[in-house]
Amino acid sequence: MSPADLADQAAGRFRARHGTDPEGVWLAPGRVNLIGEHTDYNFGWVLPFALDRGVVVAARRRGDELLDICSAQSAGQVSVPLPGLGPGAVTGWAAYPAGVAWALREAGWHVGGASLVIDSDLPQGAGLSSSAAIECAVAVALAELAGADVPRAELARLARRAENEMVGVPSGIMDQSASLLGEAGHALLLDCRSGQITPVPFDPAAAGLALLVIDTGARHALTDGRYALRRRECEQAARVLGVPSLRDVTDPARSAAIGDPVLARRARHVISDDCRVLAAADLLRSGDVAGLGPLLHASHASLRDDFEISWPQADVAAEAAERAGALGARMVGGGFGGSVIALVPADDAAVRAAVLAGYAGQGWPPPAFLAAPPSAGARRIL
Ligand code: GAF
Repeated sequence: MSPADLADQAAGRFRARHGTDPEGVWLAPGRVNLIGEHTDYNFGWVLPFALDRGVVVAARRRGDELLDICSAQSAGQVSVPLPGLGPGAVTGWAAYPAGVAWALREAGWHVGGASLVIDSDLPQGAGLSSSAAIECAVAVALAELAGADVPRAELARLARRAENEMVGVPSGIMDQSASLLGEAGHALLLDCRSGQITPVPFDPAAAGLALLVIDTGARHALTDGRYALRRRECEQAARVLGVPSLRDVTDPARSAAIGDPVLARRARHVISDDCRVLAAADLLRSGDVAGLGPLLHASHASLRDDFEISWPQADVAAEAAERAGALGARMVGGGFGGSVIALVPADDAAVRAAVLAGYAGQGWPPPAFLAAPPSAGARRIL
């Protein structure tokens, strides 16, 4: 669905529910991360880009201090009083939008009550940041309704704070940055220590290629505790190496100095993926999109064998895609479910057929394929 059609649909739902037009409709896209997985909270490097699909919020200010939220993707409606709102007060899907209002107010922005109707064309649990897209769509909507000119990087920090403290997931800053700051035709090289963001041209079509997203059908949830465990393991590994964070190590071989073999593998993944991000950004700057292929392949192997967060459908999809002509393929996002990306020839029929055949051979229902053109970040649509 086009962003305009999705916005019209959300405005229609808003009218049906509230009997009046929304003051506006805002969209925040999901993201694909080209490379650099579980590196953001280790203060390292990532290279994501914004998708052409995402979450929209139709919104109108209210005269009271209530946040009235409903979502086309979740049953029920939630009414949240803003005064006294804090971590623990709201659970489930509504914690994401309520958390954003809380974080904005905590930071001193005068955000008042609002009615919000949320809609999305982003698959949930597919590793494409549907949660961050909700946060970011609500963030841009509430800020603009309040007349608050919040810099985008600050909005990203506040949306992340909502996720960390209201939802309780210790995620990094990558997803919110990609959703709020994405640029069409570019990936973002993000230094997660300094916060510096450098757009890097990413135009696979000009190289006769495309980036194909394969939604493996296996669902993931950052809230299930396994993501948080990986983060703790990384912090432990950094302590053993005597550095503030794994970002401070640049040679993957140093991970061998960690006695515990599990922690050593976790560290080797993070350090080597940081190296791959920087190599990928250099390749893109020199226009060598095809050169990404081996880096994607190596990143998947590292996530599967060292970080141990891949899943059977991802391994089958990535292997089948590469056998059928993909230049490289890897799982994306937090892991344990979600999507695979494959750098494919513009005519990707053979890759799709091979992945479908691989799935059929396992007796799994077919995966979904999504095109992934690098697109603009969050914006007002209506
Ligand atoms: C999830 C998190 F939200 C990100 O911060 C990042 O850590 C990612 O998993 C893994 O790279 O999307």
